[in-house]
Amino acid sequence: MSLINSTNGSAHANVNDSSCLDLLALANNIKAWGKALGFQQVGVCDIDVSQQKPMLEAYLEKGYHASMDYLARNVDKRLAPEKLHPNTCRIISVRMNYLPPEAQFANNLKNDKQAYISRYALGRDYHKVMRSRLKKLGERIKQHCEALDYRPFVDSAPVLEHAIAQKAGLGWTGKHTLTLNEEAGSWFFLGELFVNIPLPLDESAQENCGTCTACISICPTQAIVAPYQLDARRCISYLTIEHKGVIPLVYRKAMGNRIYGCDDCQLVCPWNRYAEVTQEKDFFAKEFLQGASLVSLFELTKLEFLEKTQGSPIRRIGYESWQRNLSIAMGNAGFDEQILSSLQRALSCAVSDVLKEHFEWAIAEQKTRKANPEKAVSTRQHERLIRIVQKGLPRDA
Ligand code: B12
Ligand code: SF4
Ligand code: SF4
Repeated sequence: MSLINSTNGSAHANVNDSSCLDLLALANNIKAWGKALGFQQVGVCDIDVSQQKPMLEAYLEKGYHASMDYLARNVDKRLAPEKLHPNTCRIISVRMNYLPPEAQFANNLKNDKQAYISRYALGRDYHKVMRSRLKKLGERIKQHCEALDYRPFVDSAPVLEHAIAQKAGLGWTGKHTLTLNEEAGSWFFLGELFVNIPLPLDESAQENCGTCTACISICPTQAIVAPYQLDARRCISYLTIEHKGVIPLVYRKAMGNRIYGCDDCQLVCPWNRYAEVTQEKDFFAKEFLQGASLVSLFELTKLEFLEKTQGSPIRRIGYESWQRNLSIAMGNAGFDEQILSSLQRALSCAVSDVLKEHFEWAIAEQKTRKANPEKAVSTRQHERLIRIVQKGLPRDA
């Protein structure tokens, strides 16, 4: 197939070519191939995300991106996808469910001796899973449209995935800033294939949060500072995954037993009552994480941590952040002799100042609790969360 140079000099695939003539049929086929490859939904949008500019700039000006400097770089490419991959004229947006069976949200969150890990991170790293499927989808399309030029993205580049997903009809951006869908809730990943074929566009999704504000009021650290606006500096997901070094004291209690990510804003979302469990075995929980106690994870050596987290997104945070997060959860737990002695042993051989500080804090918390056993560990807000999950998501509680 030949390529034409249109007036702006770009090389979009030649729509007059017979192999690409019926773009509507091709778009329908792409959706069917995408579903066969394990994506629950596939949509197509154009590349104009320029309307996000004022909101993105305001987000960066307020410093809501915390230490994630990469969000402030390449803003021009974020707002103009064709700058990221030349000749792109359409984006195929996909979503893939990740909620594992027997999520046990409430049981896990109310057991303060157990580690809570965000459900997206219990299995294999989604970047790998999604990217390889997107590549397969690209190759499949190319078999039918030789001039196709494509590039897959999953988190990996300056791409406004929510805005694109909304334009492609996959769901709207909720007040918690995640993409959600009337039929599927929000337990899914997003990915994109940038392409140079002018496929017909899907209708964009309509905002449907209505008057609900459940995610805003349940957030343990008040990180959703206004509807649709998240201050990452306060978000437990950011603090446990992206943030390096000392976690500010002010957030430690609110973290509870969450040692990697946080799901609270999604747990209270009424649309997740209809969410489907994933069929992808890759996203099922790794055995060593299922119902794991804080102590068992804290006592993993660095080598064991690296071995066990091979292929998992958790590996990315590194051993120091892993131990830091676990020690905070141990400090938050009710008094337990095993927890206290484990922390004391770790402190005696800690070399990192960051870890020493966290271990000392956690030991002090444990000792305070030992001296005041009647003092409640759980907050009313946390109890409320557990009740909402038990009532709203009985299958996943
Ligand atoms: C950086 C990042 C984070 C950061 C910051 C998130 C944030 N909201 O800023 C942190 C570490 C906190 C994070 C956390 C999580 N993340 Co994250 N994250 C990303 C990443 C890499 C970039 C997001 C981004 O560009 N943020 C920058 C801001 C500017 O973008 P935005 O949030 O879309 O901001 C828009 C709105 O704020 C809006 N806006 C601003 N002001 C206003 C005002 C009004 C009135 C309106 C209408 C709109 C509006 O305009 C902004 C610009 O478009 C994306 C992948 C990607 N490339 O998109 C994944 C991604 C968003 N994360 C994902 C996930 C799963 C999570 C977690 C659920 C993980 C967990 N369980 O711990 C949490 C959820 C926290 C939350 N409530 O958002 C998924 C979400 C899937 C989905 N269904 O939406 C994504 C898409 C990754 C993927 N490929 O699947 N994440
Ligand atoms: S992930 Fe947790 S901390 Fe972050 S906004 Fe949602 S509820 Fe708040
Ligand atoms: S909890 Fe309510 S406000 Fe928040 S995203 Fe869900 S529907 Fe929207």
